[in-house]
Amino acid sequence: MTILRPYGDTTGDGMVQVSFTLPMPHSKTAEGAAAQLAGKMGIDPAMVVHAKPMGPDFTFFVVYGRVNHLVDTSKVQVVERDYPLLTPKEVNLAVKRGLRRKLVVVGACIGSDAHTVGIDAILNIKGFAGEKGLEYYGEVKVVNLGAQVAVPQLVARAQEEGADAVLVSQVVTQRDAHLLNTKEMSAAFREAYPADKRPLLIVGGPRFDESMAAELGVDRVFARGTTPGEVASYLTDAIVTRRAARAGAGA
Ligand code: B12
Repeated sequence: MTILRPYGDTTGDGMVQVSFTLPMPHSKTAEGAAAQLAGKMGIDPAMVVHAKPMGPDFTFFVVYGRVNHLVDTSKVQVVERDYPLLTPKEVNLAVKRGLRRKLVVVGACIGSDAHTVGIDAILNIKGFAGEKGLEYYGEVKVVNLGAQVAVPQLVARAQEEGADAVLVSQVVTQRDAHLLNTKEMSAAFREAYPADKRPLLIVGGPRFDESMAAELGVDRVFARGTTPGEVASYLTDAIVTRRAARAGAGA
């Protein structure tokens, strides 16, 4: 079955729940405005099940109601993982055999973004979701530049360290800062490096669309819930395995 309808109280009843904030004080009129908006979104009937003042001038709403839309799961497009998941031991072994030196990773939050928890989850030894971060991998050298790093500074450090991969985190999305900063970063790397010497460019953050890599000029986008093991496995596949395959094909 590929055609589905949302489920609320009974199978296929089409019930959904949405939340949003309107810039008006809480009142009966505000609740009516929330119901009107939900109606325009195709929710019919729309029930305002929660309304809470957010300071004197805003109100937060939760609306519950029915939509008539269907989803066709056969038409869904997502970026599937196209590399094998490896253990830290397997990553270390592959790097040792394939590169014969440590794999160098330079990471940072760029622009004015100071949200370092995400990049630290991937890089720091303590890791995330029960997995150790890349610092734990003996064959990976991690240079974590931290928050609010300017793009020229990132490029310079990547060159200095001989980075195989540059890992950038962007959490703030206001005015599309994450997209603009990423494009600025990828353009700077393309300018600073010959095409065949450029490090792998990876960007991550909770609100990225994984299918946007080409548009952003990066090699891979990682979204919310990413684990260090996934990143280590991807790096191994992209930098060690595929490079060896290319060398083999050329020989
Ligand atoms: C903690 C936090 C802060 C802390 C940050 C501390 C720190 N050192 O990081 C402080 C208090 C400093 C802060 C400040 C601000 N914050 Co804040 N913050 C948060 C909060 C609560 C949690 C973020 C977090 O740590 N998540 C946990 C990590 C593990 O998850 P993650 O970042 O998604 O990372 C995972 C993946 O995305 C991925 N990933 C992330 N980066 C990368 C990079 C790579 C290379 C890879 C492979 C993967 C990857 O892997 C990670 C593990 O799975 C969020 C709300 C929320 N609940 O998410 C708001 C939030 C991000 N903050 C927000 C805002 C607005 C701000 C401020 C502007 C507030 C203000 N007015 O001052 C400032 C901005 C400061 C700045 N200059 O950046 C907004 C952003 C809104 C938007 N649309 O952009 C949020 C969403 C809150 C909200 N709902 O309004 N914040």
